[in-house]
This record gives sequence, structure tokens and C-alpha cells, in this order.
Amino acid sequence: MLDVKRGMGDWQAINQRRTMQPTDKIFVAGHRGMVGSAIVRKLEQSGFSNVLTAGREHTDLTDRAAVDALFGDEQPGVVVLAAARVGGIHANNSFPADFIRDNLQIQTNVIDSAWNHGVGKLLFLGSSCIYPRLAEQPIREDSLLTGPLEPTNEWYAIAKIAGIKMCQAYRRQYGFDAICVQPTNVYGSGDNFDLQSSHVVAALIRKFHEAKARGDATVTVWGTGTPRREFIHVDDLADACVFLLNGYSAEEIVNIGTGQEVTIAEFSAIVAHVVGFKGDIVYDADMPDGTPRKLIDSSRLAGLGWSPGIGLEDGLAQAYRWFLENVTDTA
Ligand code: GFB
Repeated sequence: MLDVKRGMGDWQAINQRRTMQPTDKIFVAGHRGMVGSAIVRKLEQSGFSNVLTAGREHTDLTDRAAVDALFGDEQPGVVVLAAARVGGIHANNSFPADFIRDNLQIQTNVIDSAWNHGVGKLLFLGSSCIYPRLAEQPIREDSLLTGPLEPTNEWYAIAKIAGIKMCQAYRRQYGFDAICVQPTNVYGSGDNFDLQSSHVVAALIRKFHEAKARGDATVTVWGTGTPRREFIHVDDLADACVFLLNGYSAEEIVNIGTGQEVTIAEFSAIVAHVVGFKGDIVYDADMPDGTPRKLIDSSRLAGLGWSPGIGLEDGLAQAYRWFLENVTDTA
């Protein structure tokens, strides 16, 4: 680890430009995850050919020395911090220590090492669960830290809030151009389809697909079906991230959503339709609902000139195709 940190004046001398150049070396941390892999695809489609990735076998991002070695050897100019321990409501609720520890370690190592090694821009991916459980809807960015968090994911949320605050503090004290985005619930290619650890979209695609294949009469959906969620396809999220990397530089966090919400019951019916399951849906109210409503206000992003392009049914059809082509351990 470098022991002498640059002062703000030195930093500003280095950081003259704010937009990315086609030749920039862009390190995407977490390139094997759903979000990281979509961002790699989007960058390459957008003409950024110098994308750096590092698998866990090469660089364990929870290991500070390994992270410093990577930055020292590779000297990336831009960093996308998409690496995180993520999971759905059950995983978050069951493994609070793993979620808070791994995320604090990964983001602290990457943000500080990036700054220490002269990275010109960093994008940190947060989550809409950073906002108070009962925040006014749609949830504006300035709702952050105005009320208690949803208990099923407060450990993950606290880690993400710490990451945001670290980016903001480094911008204030050192002039580090770190920006923070808060996506709503994400789905799409490369999702985790494990029923215990997945989010609801992947879980329901698998459940309805397997029920259809087996000829089951019912599918069980967790909770009461009443919570409301907003979903964004990962390719839209990646597009928004590259858009912001290219032109956004400010302390204020930016929500990334679609503005459309559905109840879990409505959503279950849409997934059943997309998959072609014709049976009944039953609810397991012993499983947690989580936050009752989570619709984010994406007007800041809209004001910057970005809007989503993938509707929910089209996005789900794409995600189902990806599942059929890539997930082989189905019942
Ligand atoms: O997607 P999900 O796990 O995340 O659950 P959260 C959303 C809603 O779907 C909850 C219901 O009300 C679940 O009870 N649900 C119904 C199911 N059936 C299922 C199922 O089979 N699997 C799953 N997973 N859910 C997560 C946070 O909260 O949101 C994370 O825990 C993260 O920290 C993520 O922020 C975006 O929206 O409740």
C-alpha cells in the first residue's frame, strides 16, 4: 500500500478531464456478476476496448494487498465498482455478517486503492435498499438517512451507505471524481437463479419454468404478494452507468429506475404468462415481504437526459431466454 496520499492540489492537476476517452483503461470490478458483465458488454459496444477485469482467483477484492497490487500493476484510469456480495431477501436476512463484512471490505479496498493510484473516475453501485423503509414514494435521493432501514437488508444497506459516504468524503477532501448510482431491483442476463439466494425475478422464472416442466398445479410465491417493486433490466442499468460515467461528476447520488411499479402478485402473473405456466399461484406468508413499497424517483437522471428502453415484459422474455440457454441444472 502506498503510504503517502496525494493532496487535493496534486489530484486536480492530474484530473483535468471528466469524460472517458476510448483509450482509457477501465477496470470493471465484479465482471462475472450480472451487473458487472452487462457493463463490460456495454462499454465494449460503446467503443471502449481497453476493459480490465480480474477474477477472484487472481485478485480477492477483500484482500487489501491484492487490490493494491492490481492497481499498482495495471494503473487503470477509470473504475466501475460493481463487485459486491448481493442476494435476495432470504440471503440478506440469513447472512447479515457476510453481507456487511464483505461489502465493507471490497468497497473500502477498491475506493481507497483507486484514489491512491491516481484513478481519474470511479462509479460506485449502491442499491435502492439504502433508503428508509417507509420513505416517501417515489423515493428521492435526498431521502437518504432520514429514517430507519428495512430490517431484512439493513446490513447490506449500511455497507452500501458507507460506500456512498466514502465516495462523497473523498470527493470533498481530495477532489476524487467518484460518483454513486442507486439502481432499483435489477434483473436480466447473468442473474443468479439459485432459489435460496436469488432475487424475486430469477426465483420466479425458475419456479414457473420448473412447475410447467413438471406439470405442477401450483407455484408458491413468498410473502403476501402485496409488496410493490420496480424492476430495471440490467442492460438498461449498464447503459445508464456508461451514460453517467461519460458526463456526470457530482457528489449527489443518482437513482436509476424505470418509474413503473407492480405488486409481487401482479408481477407473478406477468412472469407466469411469459414462462407459459397455466396453474395457480399460492402465497407463503411465513416468508418475509420486506419493504412494503420501493419505487425510486429517477427524475434527476431523466433531467440529465437518460431514459430506460426495455419494458418489463420484453425484459422478462429476454431473461427467460437467457435462463433457458444458460441454466442447465433445472428440475
Ligand atoms: O427480490 P427480493 O428478494 O428483494 O424480494 P427485496 C422482493 C419481493 O419478492 C419480496 C418476494 O417481497 C419477497 O418476499 N418474493 C416472492 C420472493 N417470492 C420470492 C422468491 O421466490 N424469492 C425471492 N427472493 N423473493 C432485496 C434486498 O430486497 O432487494 C437486497 O434484500 C437488495 O438488499 C435488493 O437491495 C435489490 O426487494 O425485498
